Amino acid sequence: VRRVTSSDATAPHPPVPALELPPTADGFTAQFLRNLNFDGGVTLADASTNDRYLALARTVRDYLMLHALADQQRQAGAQAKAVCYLSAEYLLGNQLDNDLLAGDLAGVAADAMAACGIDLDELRRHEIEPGLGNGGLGRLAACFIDSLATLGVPSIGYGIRYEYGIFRQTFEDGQQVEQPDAWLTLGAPWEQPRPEAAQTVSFGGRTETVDDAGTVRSRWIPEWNVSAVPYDYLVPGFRNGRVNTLRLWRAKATDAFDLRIFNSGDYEQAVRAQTFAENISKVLYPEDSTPQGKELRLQQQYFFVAASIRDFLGRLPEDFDLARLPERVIFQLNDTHPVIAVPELMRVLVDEHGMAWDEAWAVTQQCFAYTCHTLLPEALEVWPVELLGRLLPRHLEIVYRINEEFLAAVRARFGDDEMRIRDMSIIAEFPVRAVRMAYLATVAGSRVNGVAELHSQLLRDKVLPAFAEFFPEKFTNVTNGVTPRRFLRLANPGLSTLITDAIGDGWVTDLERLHELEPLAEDAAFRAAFAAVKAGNKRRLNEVLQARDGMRVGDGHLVDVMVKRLHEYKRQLLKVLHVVSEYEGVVSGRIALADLQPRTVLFGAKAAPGYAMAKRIIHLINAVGSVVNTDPRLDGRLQVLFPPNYNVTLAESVIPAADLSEQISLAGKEASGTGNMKFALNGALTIGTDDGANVEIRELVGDANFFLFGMTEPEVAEIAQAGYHPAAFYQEDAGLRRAIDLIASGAFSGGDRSVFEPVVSNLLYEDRFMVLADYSAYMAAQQRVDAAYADQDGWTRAAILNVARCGFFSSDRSIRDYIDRIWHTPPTT
Ligand code: F58
Repeated sequence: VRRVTSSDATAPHPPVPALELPPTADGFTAQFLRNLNFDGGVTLADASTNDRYLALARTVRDYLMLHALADQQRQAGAQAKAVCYLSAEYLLGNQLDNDLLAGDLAGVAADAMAACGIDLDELRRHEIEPGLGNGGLGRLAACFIDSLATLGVPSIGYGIRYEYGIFRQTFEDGQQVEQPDAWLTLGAPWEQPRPEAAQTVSFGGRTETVDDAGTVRSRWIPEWNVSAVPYDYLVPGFRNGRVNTLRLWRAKATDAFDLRIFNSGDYEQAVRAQTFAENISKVLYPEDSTPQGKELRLQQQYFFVAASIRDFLGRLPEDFDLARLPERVIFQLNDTHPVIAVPELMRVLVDEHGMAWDEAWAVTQQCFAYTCHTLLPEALEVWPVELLGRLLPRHLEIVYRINEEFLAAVRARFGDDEMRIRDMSIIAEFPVRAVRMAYLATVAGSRVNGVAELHSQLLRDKVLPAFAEFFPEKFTNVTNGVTPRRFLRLANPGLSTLITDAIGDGWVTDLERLHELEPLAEDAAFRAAFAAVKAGNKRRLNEVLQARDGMRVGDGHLVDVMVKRLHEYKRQLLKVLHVVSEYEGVVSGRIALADLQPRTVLFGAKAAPGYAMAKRIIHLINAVGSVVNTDPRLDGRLQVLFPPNYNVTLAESVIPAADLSEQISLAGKEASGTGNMKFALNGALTIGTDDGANVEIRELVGDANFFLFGMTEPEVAEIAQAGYHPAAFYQEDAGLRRAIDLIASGAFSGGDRSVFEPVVSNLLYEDRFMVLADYSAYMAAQQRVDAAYADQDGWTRAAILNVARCGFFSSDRSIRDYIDRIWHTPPTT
């Protein structure tokens, strides 16, 4: 038994009773009761579920804190290079099970709760997940901090502590209604506020030039400031004693700001000022792909990166030579949201530390790297010069100078090619003068990466071709990954046990070992066990859906799942057309009911509140569901479920129960996808296009174990070039015509033809994402799915091979790739 006591600490203090490591059930119980009594102020007898949950969470955190303190002491003075992951979003999911697993505390916690007569599962269900992200990008950040800690890479995640995360989705008459996500109201036991480490962040004002011993320097006279207060989350590695920090910033009014107004006698204004400041971290913008150029959003971005840079620099020794900063840090930019960090670091180095511009630029270029997560041109962030100049005048000057020097270098290489200069300028001139943040990140960063092989190639060839020509050495790929701890070990205990029984538990941190399962695909007993796990996962999903939404997956049904943000490019409409076609086929008698493979189609999707077409599609899915599910002619053989408020917690029940994973974006539009990886790893087969990481999944699992359909990206480009006419596909395909006509007829809207008219006419006359062009290939692929599912044993064999061959998609591998290709930050011990 190791005791972590004051004797381990550097600063002497009187001996204190310490928690034991490894923990015992008695020790855990005692600490739990202390937290209940002294933190919660209640006795066990009087404690509510919330009291008990908070005390349990605190207790788990206490044990992790012991590891964190010991870890900090080991790392202190190591002077290792750190990764600062800058991300506006972290879609964390529940913390309790994650931390119990990482800290190897699940056993003692269960014993302790049993000793107290508490139902641990009830406390699990009580947790509200921190939904501080929109979708893939935010969830990727959460997977990455898990892997960084598990690999022992010194790193800090920096972000924003939104008071309201992604909205809670409800449906009224089948239409999405957004409710605020007040995730903090019942207490936030996982976080630790560190008010003494607050940073001041300034905004507005003007710049002035000063003569500094003969050199003209610009300096910023800001107009107002806010305080950034850090809230720290412990990020434990998987059973390795490592604990990293996720530092999320909350905006508070500064005392000075308050006082000035307060002293002027205007109390009301002082209070208003406080609200104004605190608005900065109030709410996550729920836009999933089209960034709105909102001033508050730019305030959020600058707020968190300015605080983070200051915070990191404050950790270096007082006499540290900032010319050597690249030896100590790499700031990884998670998309363009934190890119304002580039001129901020320049400003700090040049204006605050008096570094010469050229030297500061050389340092800055080595300290940043940029990850792009999109291919949609409308998703590339730009900030109008007018807005940027008003909010951050000095930063705008710095961006101008960066651009001037960059364009001079372009001219030096290619001559006065004005077309090229306009193409490559960081400043766009139309429709308004604006800073192109992706260009700034590309010019400033040491590396630019896409998130799957195909995406990185398209990034080079289509999104940033002029930059790829100018800086070929900067461009690289890091294919996304997902954490096997949360998405296999925790989410799928049945499969985890089966795997561990077969090959040992090394796969949890070395996922490529899943290859050892391959021969077992030919083992009938293993297949039977695997199928039994899948069936058990469907029952577990039913318990969750039943309790949450009163829904259930049909017995013996193929579970067909499409869960992701609602966006036209992801093509939920293609899935709807499949359902409508099957329905129409049975109702019209073209398909005999007995020939219909029983299926439950499960959707999960949130639409950005301002995205009208996405909301109409949600309405359509619900409308089709209520007709199909209740039509006696279908006899329950086709079901459409759309549980509201899809989130990480629901994903953990849905993914392990799925048979079929829908990854059907138009080729060339989905940067990577990460849900696709989670499904395959849990033994679902994919029906998918040649897009994003689907390409790599198919290469690894093999064509025989993947249902590929649809146009390739070059084919898409070709028909776009030639002029795409969706109505022609409608004319030529009778099945497609019948499905669209049925929607248009009002069959799903109580006879009202107007309700889905905008969806129908968009499909017929615009169809930007070529749903109609891929319809017949998709229907044919679904027939292959039905045929394959009829051979249950063959299906299970393919499912096992999916699991066995997807070890590549661990986020541990992604992080190793970042280390090798971009960061060059070795793990420390
Ligand atoms: C997603 N992007 C990509 N953006 O769409 C997906 O293909 C990829 O797998 C994933 O990133 C991880 O690389 C994404 O989720 C956002 O949510 C942004 C939120 C803020 C506004 C702009 C979109």
